[in-house]
Amino acid sequence: MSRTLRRLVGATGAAVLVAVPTLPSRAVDVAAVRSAPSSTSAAAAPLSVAEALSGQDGSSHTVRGHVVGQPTATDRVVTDGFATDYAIAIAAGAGETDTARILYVQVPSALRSQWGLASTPDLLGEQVDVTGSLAPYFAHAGVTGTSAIEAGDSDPDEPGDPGEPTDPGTYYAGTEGLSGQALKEELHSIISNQTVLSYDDVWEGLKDVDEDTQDTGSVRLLYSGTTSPKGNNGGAVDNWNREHVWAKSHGDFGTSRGPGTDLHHLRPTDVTVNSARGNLDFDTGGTENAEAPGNYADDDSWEPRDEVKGDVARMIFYMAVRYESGDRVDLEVNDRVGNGSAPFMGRLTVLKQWSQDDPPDAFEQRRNERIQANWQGNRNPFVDHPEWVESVF
Ligand SMILES: [Ca+2]
Ligand SMILES: [Ca+2]
Repeated sequence: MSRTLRRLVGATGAAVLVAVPTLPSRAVDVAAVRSAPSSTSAAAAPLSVAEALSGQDGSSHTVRGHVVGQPTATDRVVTDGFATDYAIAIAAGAGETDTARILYVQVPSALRSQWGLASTPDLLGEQVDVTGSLAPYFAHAGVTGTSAIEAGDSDPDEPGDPGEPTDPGTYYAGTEGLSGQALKEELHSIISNQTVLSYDDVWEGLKDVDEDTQDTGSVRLLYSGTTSPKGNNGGAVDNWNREHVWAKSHGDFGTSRGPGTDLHHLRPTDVTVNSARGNLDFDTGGTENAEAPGNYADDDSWEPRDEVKGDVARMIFYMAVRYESGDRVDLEVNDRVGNGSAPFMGRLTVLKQWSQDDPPDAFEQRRNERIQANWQGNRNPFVDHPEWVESVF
């Protein structure tokens, strides 16, 4: 499918934040910017996060990045449950989790009500321009003495920018006032209008929708959280392959066109980690996977790492609504593990909790947007409306 079909997104989300003056071209010599007097630096092109990380010399600059969370320790950035407004963490990509690529920004009291995450949790994922001294904070590369924070100048020509909120527009027209089974039926009707891919298309689809935000030549792997070059796909050890998050044996739908080729639940994974997950249901507990720390398995279940627990849950909920009686298979969620080849996936209560604990982030939202715009034409309702999980299930 042509990439020109992509919709422009994010304009409305950016508009709620304050406007910034038109900025000069990015073609500015960084060394010249660094040596400029601090009084003029705010008018120059902002530094990238990478430039700020490597230039911790106390000089004053404006740095542009996406808000990725709140730093709470030298090696820890939290992405929810924000306790204070004292600091934010920014990175080049809104989905960044590696603290080595994240800048810690001190938020002074005058800016906290607008730019602190406890007061304004919707800042998460937004692009911001931060002005202050390039100096360590929390014993980590940072910006201190912050004098200004403004909404960044996001580029409307880059659809699916992970820092921009997506807008489903009128996609869910007809669901107003519905709940429970009626909502499920209406959503099924809406999301069933889709382009169905071949299993070969899935390789190219994943290279697009799971493209890493920092390294666009790589995809991000679901369970390990690491990246792998796009061309490293295949079946050998240390290749990445196509993980069916709804295990294809649960309903035995295989990889012919249909549920087995639906990008909404397919993710790049390391070959051996994929094989360790196998067709296990989802639940907590077990032994930690040596190759993908933070993931656990026992005899009858798999527990993904915290950062993707909600992603996994919402993929499962999508599948249960998308595939109903009359489709190739009717998939449903139950509160069991060990479902084997039955068309069920569990454990429902745990998946609901995971969806609450790990709400949709910018990477997951970008993925949803790209699947609709570039590949299938349909969306995962639970990424757009996580509150529907409780209503439908
Ligand atoms: Ca997540
Ligand atoms: Ca179903």
